[in-house]
Amino acid sequence: MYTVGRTAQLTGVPRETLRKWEQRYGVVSPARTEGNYRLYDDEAVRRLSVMRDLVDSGWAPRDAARRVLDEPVGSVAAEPRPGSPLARLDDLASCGEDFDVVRLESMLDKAFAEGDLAVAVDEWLMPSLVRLGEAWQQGAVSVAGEHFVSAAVLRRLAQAFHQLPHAEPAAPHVMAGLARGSRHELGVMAFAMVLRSRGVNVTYLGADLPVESWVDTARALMPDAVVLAVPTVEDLPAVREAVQAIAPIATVWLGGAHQGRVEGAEVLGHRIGEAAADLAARISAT
Ligand code: B12
Repeated sequence: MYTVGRTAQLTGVPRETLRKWEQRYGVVSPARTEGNYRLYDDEAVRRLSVMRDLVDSGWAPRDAARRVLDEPVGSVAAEPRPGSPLARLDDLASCGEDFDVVRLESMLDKAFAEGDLAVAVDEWLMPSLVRLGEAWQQGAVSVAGEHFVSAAVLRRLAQAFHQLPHAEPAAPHVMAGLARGSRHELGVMAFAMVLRSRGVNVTYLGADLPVESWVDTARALMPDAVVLAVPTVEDLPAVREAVQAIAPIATVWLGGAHQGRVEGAEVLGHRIGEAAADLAARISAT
């Protein structure tokens, strides 16, 4: 949860305006501390950021608020169909409560044994990570529990990536990773894996890469596309800096929750399977 000052910083909306948007348009309804100070959650920060972008691009505040309120609130993921090898969406987070490594690793193995990697990622892994974040935020899963689960997911994604066949030498080439300071690697790594499974040659650069290294490597490898993710609002300044620096060398594509808030880059959307298929088709056609 964020205080009013931190929310103003994260969204770029002054404190007075935050209150006005709440009272006039009902865009957010912050919780209150015991001392009656406002506390904003991630969804409130997201809504306020979208509203600010709309107002900055010329929308009247009333219309912008209506648009924000009409948007579906988060994506309520459906449980896997009966008979599917995928576990229930809360099962991943529950391993962060009991530290049961056997259950955790066999759950991941079953999910990755699902014939289509993109289905496992979009229908189960990503929504399960959102549940893990909620369980951590609510205190059901400790910091250690969250690290325990996300480290196992990272190991399994790395294994799946490694086991995929190498792309043909003439196949299109994509560089993927995260900007400086950005450590939420699982989404972009899952994307890199699905893209490689589609025959694309993927140079995966991992988390927290300084802008100079992005630029030097893009100049050296001249990829057909560069992919970064924007998982949190805190990642925005570094991603904006990276996009500005890389764009003269290669087209930059973005994924992750805040992908729509960076100028000068293309957005890939929120479904990793479709995004990988789409990007593979586009760069193969050029
Ligand atoms: C695992 C995890 C961690 C792990 C990451 C390990 C790793 N190696 O990646 C660790 C422990 C390191 C971590 C650290 C932190 N975390 Co954390 N973390 C998470 C968690 C549980 C999952 C993250 C994840 O992989 N999400 C993947 C999906 C779900 O991401 P998405 O951005 O919503 O993207 C969607 C789509 O765009 C698509 N997608 C995702 N990536 C990509 C990429 C491409 C190319 C495409 C096309 C699509 C795509 O898939 C998603 C589903 O639709 C989230 C919960 C959550 N809701 O995400 C919190 C969360 C992101 N973390 C949070 C926080 C606060 C932190 C810390 C600041 C905690 C701290 N005090 O240290 C640090 C910051 C680290 C940093 N500098 O970046 C907050 C962020 C709030 C915000 N400000 O936006 C969250 C939301 C938890 C919460 N509910 O509060 N975290």
